[in-house]
Amino acid sequence: MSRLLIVANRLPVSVRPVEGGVEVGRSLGGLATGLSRPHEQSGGLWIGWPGTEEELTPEQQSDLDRKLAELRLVAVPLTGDQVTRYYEGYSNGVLWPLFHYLLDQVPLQARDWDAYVEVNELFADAVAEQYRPGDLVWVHDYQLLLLPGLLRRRLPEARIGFFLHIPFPSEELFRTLPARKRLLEGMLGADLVGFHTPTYLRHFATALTDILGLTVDIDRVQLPGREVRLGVFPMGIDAAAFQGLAQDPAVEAEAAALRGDGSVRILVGVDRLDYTKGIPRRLLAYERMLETHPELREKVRLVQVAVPSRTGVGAYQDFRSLVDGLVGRINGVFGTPRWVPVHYIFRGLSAPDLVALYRAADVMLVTPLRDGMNLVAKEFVASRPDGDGVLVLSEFAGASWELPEALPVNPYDTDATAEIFFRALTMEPDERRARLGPLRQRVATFDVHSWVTSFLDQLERVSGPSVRVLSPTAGEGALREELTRALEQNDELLLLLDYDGTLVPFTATPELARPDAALVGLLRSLAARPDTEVHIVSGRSREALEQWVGSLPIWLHAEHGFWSRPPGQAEWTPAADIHGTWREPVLEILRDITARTPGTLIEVKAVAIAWHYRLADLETGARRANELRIHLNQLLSNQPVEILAGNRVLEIRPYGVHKGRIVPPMSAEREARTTILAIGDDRTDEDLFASLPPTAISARVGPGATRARFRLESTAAVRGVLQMVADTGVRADLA
Ligand code: ADQ
Repeated sequence: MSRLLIVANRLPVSVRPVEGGVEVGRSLGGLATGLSRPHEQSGGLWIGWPGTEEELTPEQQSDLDRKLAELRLVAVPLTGDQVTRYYEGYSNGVLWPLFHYLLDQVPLQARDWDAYVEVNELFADAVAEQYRPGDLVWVHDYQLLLLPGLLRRRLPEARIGFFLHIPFPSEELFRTLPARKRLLEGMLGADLVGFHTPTYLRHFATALTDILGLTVDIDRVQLPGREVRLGVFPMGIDAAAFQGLAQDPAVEAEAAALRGDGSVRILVGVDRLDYTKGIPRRLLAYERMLETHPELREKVRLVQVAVPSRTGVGAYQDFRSLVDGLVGRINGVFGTPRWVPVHYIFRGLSAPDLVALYRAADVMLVTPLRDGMNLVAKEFVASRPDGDGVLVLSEFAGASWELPEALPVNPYDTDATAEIFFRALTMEPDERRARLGPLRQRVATFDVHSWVTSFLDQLERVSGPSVRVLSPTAGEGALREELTRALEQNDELLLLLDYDGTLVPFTATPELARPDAALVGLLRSLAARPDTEVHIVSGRSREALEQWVGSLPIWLHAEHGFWSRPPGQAEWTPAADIHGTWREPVLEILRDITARTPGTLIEVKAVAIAWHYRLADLETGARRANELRIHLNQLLSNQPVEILAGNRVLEIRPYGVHKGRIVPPMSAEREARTTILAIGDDRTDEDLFASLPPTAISARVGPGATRARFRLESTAAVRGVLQMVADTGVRADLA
């Protein structure tokens, strides 16, 4: 297991300076619980701000350092000014509201960017100081968006993961940030960037395309010499702990006391007091329900618990008054000597008290205006071993993607929300149980431990040593040496060559890529070489290949290996059945997008359909390609077809047919006496490289991460190498 360096704004402790030293208490938040196992077992470190702003005395400082070291925590000390500007100013004053779509909370002039950069640099220094080769670094959240990029510069070989705990907003909104480019570049310093939901991932991908002009291939982005993977990892909770606590007799007794004789039904809200959590609108909806259903008066009670949060940020102080005012108004208007409609608690509850409240709730109200995930919803579900209780869940919480059996609400629609509250209160027990059952199952299975494991497993996979060699530095010289050696040893030669971008340079339109006389001559002499099989495997149609190189005594594979034809034969054999029902709807979409995007065109092949955007304006082409892919993914989700992104081309083709399938099966003896040389330049050729035996010589043309062992700079270099191969053949022949 690699050593894990966890990097988050806060250390998982609270620190209180006392006479002659400090008191350090462990915090029991979800992240701390989930990460404690890998932190301990890997002998890792947690690096972050200890939460203290005031100057500590030397005695207190050394006591703090000692206590933190015992817990394997490393402090990044921040001054009061840094906390005010980096944490409260930029992180919580600008990024937090913007990423939650609450533009009205963003100050007219954001001045704290420089402090944000400065503190991210401090974190980078602290991580670099602790880093040892082989460590896994896991950076968390919006306060440290620049950190992966800063680390990548200092530690080019480091394995870095980044997880965003809050939503990634729509690109239209994100691009309002003046620092948008630097923030994206910062995140791209990681090998793996994780989000709670596919929507956030999609927004991020669109931002990369529109703002940085990058092509995103669903879950990966190619950068020069490096690949960044994107993934969806919905965070879970320590479900077993909540379940255990909910069954504790003391907690059960407290829940029973809260419920009393059951004549007053309980609605519960539990939140940090944050304007994203939707507390005012929840109160308004509750008020509306009391107006429209007067029969509920004195029969229901809303217990709203709000933990004070970010009290140093101006917006939060105003917000507190707003909530206080609404609670006062509702209690003033509807309250009676016997009944208080809203029971408001402005502080954090202990875990047992919190779980007792979850257990006592008839209806749990989780109605944020926007929330990355929202763990309260999951905590409620895990705290109901009785299988009863109704969860009302905002469709703008990340959790709603995973918890579809909850009652969904749009918290911006007060009238509808009030009716949903009413429906939740009057739901039949059978339906309540039928909805809660699957929720409990999911929350228990995908808990915080499985979240941590799946993120770290994927980070190991995408950044491990076996992947690092995917970016070979071995160039043409090394390839020529190895090839010469292999050709001397082996009698037979198998050449597997891509066409566009490998044998001929890219051209503006597909038709212009016909082979020149020199290439035809080169292929002819390769084919004439003794014991040599030449295969051209291309995304092109059968007709194009036939027309251009059909007269040569070589194997042809059209449409990425869907059709194959041995030398000198007229018949092409398909690799699979041709299922055509998807073609017409796809063509319709492509015609539409082509009409709207100058410089793009459709290539209709016998089985596949390709959409080329090489001639389109760089940014528009990439943006349209992303849009198209999302659209087609939805349309084709039940079809046996896949969408493949090549070099400024999208191809839609039957599933499981790729260039790798043309590698002929070989006996061990034949493999031992055969030199295999495969050359290609784009994603589709990676399938070919992946299917080769380990001794094969593979080369990628141009930049980009690859499985190939060697890299060639250009089509000219490819032809040079092939000429060398042809020449060795002549010499062997003459000898
Ligand atoms: P938060 O915005 O803090 O987290 P949330 O996921 O709901 O939101 O977690 C809040 C935590 O605080 C819960 O564990 C809850 O039990 C606790 N809590 C809230 N009110 C409390 C109270 N009154 N007393 C005691 N405890 C209370 C950010 C993102 C979320 C994302 C998490 C994790 O904003 O969207 O789910 O990170 O990624």
